[in-house]
Amino acid sequence: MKRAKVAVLGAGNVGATVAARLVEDDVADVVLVDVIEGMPQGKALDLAEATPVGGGSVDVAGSNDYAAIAGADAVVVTAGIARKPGMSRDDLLATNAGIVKTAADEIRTRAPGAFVVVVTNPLDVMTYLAWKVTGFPRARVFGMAGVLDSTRFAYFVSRELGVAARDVAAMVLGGHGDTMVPLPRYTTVSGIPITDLLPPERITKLVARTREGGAEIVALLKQGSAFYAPGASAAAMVKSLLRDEKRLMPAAAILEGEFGEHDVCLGVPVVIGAGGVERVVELKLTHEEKAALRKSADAVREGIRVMKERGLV
Ligand code: A3D
Repeated sequence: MKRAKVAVLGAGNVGATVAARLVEDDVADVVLVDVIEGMPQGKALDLAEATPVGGGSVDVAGSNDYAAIAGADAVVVTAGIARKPGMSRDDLLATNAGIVKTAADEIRTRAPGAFVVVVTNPLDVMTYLAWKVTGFPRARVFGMAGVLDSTRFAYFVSRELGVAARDVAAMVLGGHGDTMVPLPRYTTVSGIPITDLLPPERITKLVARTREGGAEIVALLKQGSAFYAPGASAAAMVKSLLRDEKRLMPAAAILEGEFGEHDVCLGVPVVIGAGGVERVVELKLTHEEKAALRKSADAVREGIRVMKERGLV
């Protein structure tokens, strides 16, 4: 049987980590593509040389040429830059939008049947852009953020309660950033909602730490941002897709009426299987949760407006 092929665009911290996970778990052949000469080739060779000890019988390659993505079943987009001192959010958005637009054009022509998993920030806006530029059906273009935000929330809950991390299932909706919407009512330990296990003030603290999860790591690292948990999260989504696991996970999806939102990309619970985003799962939300989600959608719309203003979409 033919093995699946995953192209990872951007062989930096997150891209290389996604690739390592996919190779170790024998999920698919992987090709890393980056603009830095020799770097994707070097990382690919390094990863390949680990397979005799680390497991995995897939092929790994690196390239500076987008031609290498031809025939990919899935493309993970991590190409982009991080915000530099003095750079505005809008300028970062415009720079990464230029990179993601190029990547999406290449995907459209070279891997027209591929599923696209976007990781580049600002995540929800970049996912919307990739959807527009590829012209692919919305089921085939989605973004990784909710899995990361949820795994962070789950980890903090597990430490707070002294329970196994794998017994905690958390749900975080909304855009990736200040307006994310962690849902304690839908966060459980082996089926028990944490609202039955923790006092409200402790939950408020864990929610705040989740919202600041990315910044906490940046402050510690001083250079760059988180990549182990983001890489593991994106790889889990690719795995669910290629192995048709049908996992229910939060993902940035294009909404066409779900949760009362249209023509926007937002973190919502979805089922990821062989058809990509096979369905959006609508949850009953309280008045406050709905308001928070709307606020989050408006923040994403503002990013889309900036891209439109600059002629990027
Ligand atoms: P980094 O280690 O800098 O890697 C980015 C790579 O992209 C670099 O190696 C660049 O050379 C490469 N690149 C730049 N332009 C192109 C291009 N046109 N084609 C191919 N490659 C290119 O960053 P990182 O890996 O830490 O992060 C990558 C992106 O993911 C950033 O935008 C982060 O903000 C984002 N990110 C998102 C999350 C979410 O949860 C959404 C988490 C972590 C990182």
